[in-house]
Amino acid sequence: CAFVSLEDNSKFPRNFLFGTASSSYQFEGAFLSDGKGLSNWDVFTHKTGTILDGTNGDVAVDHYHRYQEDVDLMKDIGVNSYRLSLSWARILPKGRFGNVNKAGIAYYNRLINALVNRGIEPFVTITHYDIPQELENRYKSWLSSEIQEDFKYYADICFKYFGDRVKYWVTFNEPNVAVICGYRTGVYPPSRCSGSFGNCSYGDSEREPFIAASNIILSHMAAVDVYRTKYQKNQGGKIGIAMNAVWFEPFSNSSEDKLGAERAQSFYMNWFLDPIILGKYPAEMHQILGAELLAFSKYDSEKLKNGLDFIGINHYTSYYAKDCIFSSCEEGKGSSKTEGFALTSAQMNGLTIGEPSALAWLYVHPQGMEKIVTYIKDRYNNIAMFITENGFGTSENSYPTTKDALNDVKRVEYLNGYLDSLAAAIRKGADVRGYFVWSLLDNFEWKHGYSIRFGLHHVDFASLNRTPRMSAFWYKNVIEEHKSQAGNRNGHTQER
Ligand code: GBH
Repeated sequence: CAFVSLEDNSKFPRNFLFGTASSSYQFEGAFLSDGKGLSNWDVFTHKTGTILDGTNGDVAVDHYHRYQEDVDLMKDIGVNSYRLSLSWARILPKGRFGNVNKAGIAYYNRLINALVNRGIEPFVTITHYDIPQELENRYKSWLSSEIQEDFKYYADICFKYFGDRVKYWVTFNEPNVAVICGYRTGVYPPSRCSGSFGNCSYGDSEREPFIAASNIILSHMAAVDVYRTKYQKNQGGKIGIAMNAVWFEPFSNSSEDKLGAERAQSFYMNWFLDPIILGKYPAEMHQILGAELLAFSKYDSEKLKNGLDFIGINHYTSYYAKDCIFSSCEEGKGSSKTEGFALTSAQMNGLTIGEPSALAWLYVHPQGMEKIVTYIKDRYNNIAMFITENGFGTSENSYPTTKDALNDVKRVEYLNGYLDSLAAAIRKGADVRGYFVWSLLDNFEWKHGYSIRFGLHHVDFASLNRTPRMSAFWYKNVIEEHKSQAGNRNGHTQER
């Protein structure tokens, strides 16, 4: 019948969220304006040699002052959601050891109201890597269980001030990346690492990531508990976490490599999602690391399980994965127990998993989207999912002129391929409810400063002018097409 065939035309569910994503440190600038405290990223980027192009986020794209213009850009594209993060140090300059910064609250109220007034759903991350430096100085932040109290206090304030308008909460952005980069390789603050993992003056790469992770997991559970007991009933929102999710493709069909890929996933993503959703760390982690590193006290383990309403998936790339227990791997590459004795890499034995990009970590492998979504669906009982980030980074140097910089054919191809692959997963039953492109604008790309660009809009970092790229028009078309199909499906045409 006609109804069914029209429904088959629609690639995404009717109320699907189409948005773009951002984060406070990468977008806002205004790093000490109106009472904001210093964050760990302010302190880190101000040290020489930490950021490849020597820049920092002091100004970034000045979203703090230009948010209205940016909301207009969103409106031009036609998105119905915007993922942003809150700067903890802007709201609580000294964590729970000082006052709420009213000017910080006022800024987020202005931004959130601007979104809501234009029919754009705010999708809010409570912490996207940046935390008040005060917590680092006082008790070494994530290495201390004290931080659970601080995070709970901060999250409560976020729900209290913004929860009347914010219906989607993400506690943490990519906690797996934050602990790996902060405590194993040392490339993000607090720059702790040891041995062959990196070049730091303090740290213990084999132990500290696991300690930091357990404090993040328990902080997440504490915030979810506050939301569920004090706010969720009245405010009616949902709460989740956003993981960096890589698809690990077994390098061969051997059962060893398949198990290797499984271990790679357990030591990367399931490390956080298993305790939060299923109540315990993955079995492979216990077998390889032993109980000590993964110990939740009896009191703490009772707080675990069922700790989210949805999973946020930040997906960009896939790697091959190879077993290093039964086969021998090069020293330092996959031979470590902290990564589950699995070698993961985009290139293996002369094969490359996809087209390389300007970023050493990002390879184009669109099939990975369907595979990772299906993997998460199967492991966690098809809990609701959102693709909280997906995007393609380019280096301006590779463009001869600004005009070419706007002609981002590679980005369009990348996004189109990944979105099609997502549609395939949804068609086969995955409960995915939204998709966010990283990012609306070029912005401060962490270690790479402003030298790597992810924007649907080009930003001239001297004038801060924003100009839409071809990919912005591509996204607008995707959304319009979806609206007309979803409209048809309900028997009425789209309003204009
Ligand atoms: C996401 O991370 C972040 O959530 C977002 O803030 C970021 O802008 C976006 O992707 C694009 O990168 O510094 O060379 O040692 C994606 C996963 C994991 C990629 C950590 C970079 C560190 C590489 N990231 N990785 S390096």
